[in-house]
Amino acid sequence: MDNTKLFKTLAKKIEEHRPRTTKLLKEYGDVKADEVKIRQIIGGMRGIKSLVTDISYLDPFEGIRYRGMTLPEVFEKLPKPEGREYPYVEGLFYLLLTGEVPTKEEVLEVVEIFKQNRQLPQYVIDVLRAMPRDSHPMAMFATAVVAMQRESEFAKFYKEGFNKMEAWKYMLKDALNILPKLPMLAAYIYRMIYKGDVHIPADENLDFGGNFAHMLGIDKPYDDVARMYFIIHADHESGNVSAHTGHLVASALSDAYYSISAMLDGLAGPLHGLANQEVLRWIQGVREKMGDKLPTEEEMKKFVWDTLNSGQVIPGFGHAVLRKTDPRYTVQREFALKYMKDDILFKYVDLLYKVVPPILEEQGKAKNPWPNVDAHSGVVQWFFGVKEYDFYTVLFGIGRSIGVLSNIIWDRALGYPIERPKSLTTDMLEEIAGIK
Ligand code: CMX
Repeated sequence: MDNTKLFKTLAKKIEEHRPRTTKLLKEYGDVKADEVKIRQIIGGMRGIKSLVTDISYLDPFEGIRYRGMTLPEVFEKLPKPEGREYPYVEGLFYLLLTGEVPTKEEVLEVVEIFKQNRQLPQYVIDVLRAMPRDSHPMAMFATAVVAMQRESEFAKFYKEGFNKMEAWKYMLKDALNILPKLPMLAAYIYRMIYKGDVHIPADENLDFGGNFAHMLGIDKPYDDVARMYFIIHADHESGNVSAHTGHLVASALSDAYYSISAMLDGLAGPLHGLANQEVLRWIQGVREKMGDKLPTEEEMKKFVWDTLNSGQVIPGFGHAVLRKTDPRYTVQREFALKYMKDDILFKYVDLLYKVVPPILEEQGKAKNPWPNVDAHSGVVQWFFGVKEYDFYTVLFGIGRSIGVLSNIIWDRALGYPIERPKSLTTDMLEEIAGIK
C-alpha cells in the first residue's frame, strides 16, 4: 500500500495540512466561531458550527461541493470507464481523500486494490445466512460490517502500541478492506432475500459500480446508475446523522468497522436515509388507490394534504440545511429525463415536484419545501428492476461509506480528539433564560 500513488499523495497532503490545524488550535483557539442559542440546544444542535471537515461543504442554496467541486464538475472531471457516462467510484474516493482529481492511471491503481480486497470471507456470509430472512436489509448490512471487525488493522495497531501520528495509515488500510466489500455484501443480501438465493460471481474485469450492477443481475446502463448513485450519496458535510455518527464513533478510537456499522444504523432512520424507501412506499400507496392511473394535480394535492393532516411528513421533501432543490435530486432528474421520461413513476415524482413545495409553504412548518435526494432515488431503481424498496437505503449506505471513511482517515491524520459536548439540565436552561 505504501507504494501506491494514493498513499503517497495522501501522506504528502496530511503533512502539509497538519501545521494549519496545529496553528489554529494553539494560536487562535480562543477565537469565537459561533454562539449557541437555547433553540439550537433543544432543537437537535441545528446549525451549530462545531465540526470540521475539508472533504465536502454544504451551502444551503447551492448544495453540496466535494473538495470544492459541484456534482456536475465531479462528473465531468473524474475519469470514466471506457464508453460509460459516469465516472469510476474509485476515482471519487481518491478525490475525497486527497483533494486531487486523479488521472486515469491513478484511478486504475485504486480499482486494482479494490478488486484484490473485495472477496467476502465465508464467516460473513454465514452470519448473514443465520439472520431471519425478514430482517431489514440495513440491519443485515450493518451486522455484516461489524462482523468483520476482527480484521481491523487499526485495532491490532492500537493493541500492539499506538502512535497518534501513524494511526491514519491503519485507518486507511481498514477503509481499503471495507469499501470494496460493501457492494459485494449488498449484492449478496439482495440476491439472498429477493432473487431466490441465486448468486452471480464477481466479474474480474469490472469496476466498483460495474461489478455491483453485474452482481445484482441488471444490464447497462444500470452500471452507470450505480456509479451515479454511489457518487451523489457519498458525503454531505459532517453534521448529518450518518456522517456524524461515523465521526463520533471513530473519535473514541473505535476502528472503521465499528464506525461504518454504526453510521449505517443512523442512516436507517426514516428521517434520514430510509426516506428513499418511504418515498416509494408513499407513491405506491397513492398508485394503488388510483388503480395505476396518474392522479390529476388536484387529486395529488389531496393525497399530500391527507398525509400532512394525519401528522406524517412528506418523505423526500425538506432538509435541515438545504434551502433549495437538492442538486442530488437534479442530477437524478436529468438522468430520468434522458432514460425514463415516459415512466409512470417518474411522472408521479414530476407531479410531486410541482405540487408539494407550494403545499409545504402554505402549511408553513417546513423551513425548506423543496425535494431532497431521497425524493427521486427510488423511482430510478424501480425503473431498472430494483423494486424491493427496503433495499434502497443499502445503496445510500454504500455511497455514504466513501465519505465517512475519507473523513475518519483524516480525523486520525489530524488527531481530532474524542467528541464530548456538554449537556445542561432544564433547570439550568431556565436559569439562563431568566425564568428562574
Ligand atoms: N413534510 C412535512 N413536514 C415537514 C417536512 C416534510 N417533508 N419537513 C419538515 N417538516 C416539518 C418538521 O417535521 C417540523 O415540524 P414540527 O415543528 O411539528 O416538529 C417543521 O417542519 C420544521 O422542520 P424543519 O426545521 O424544516 O426541518 P428539520 O431540520 O427539523 O428536519 C428533515 C429535516 C429532513 C428531517 C425533515 O425535512 C423531514 O422530516 N423530511 C422528510 C423526511 C426526509 O425526506 N428525510 C430525508 C432527508 C435527506 C436525508 O438525510 O437523506
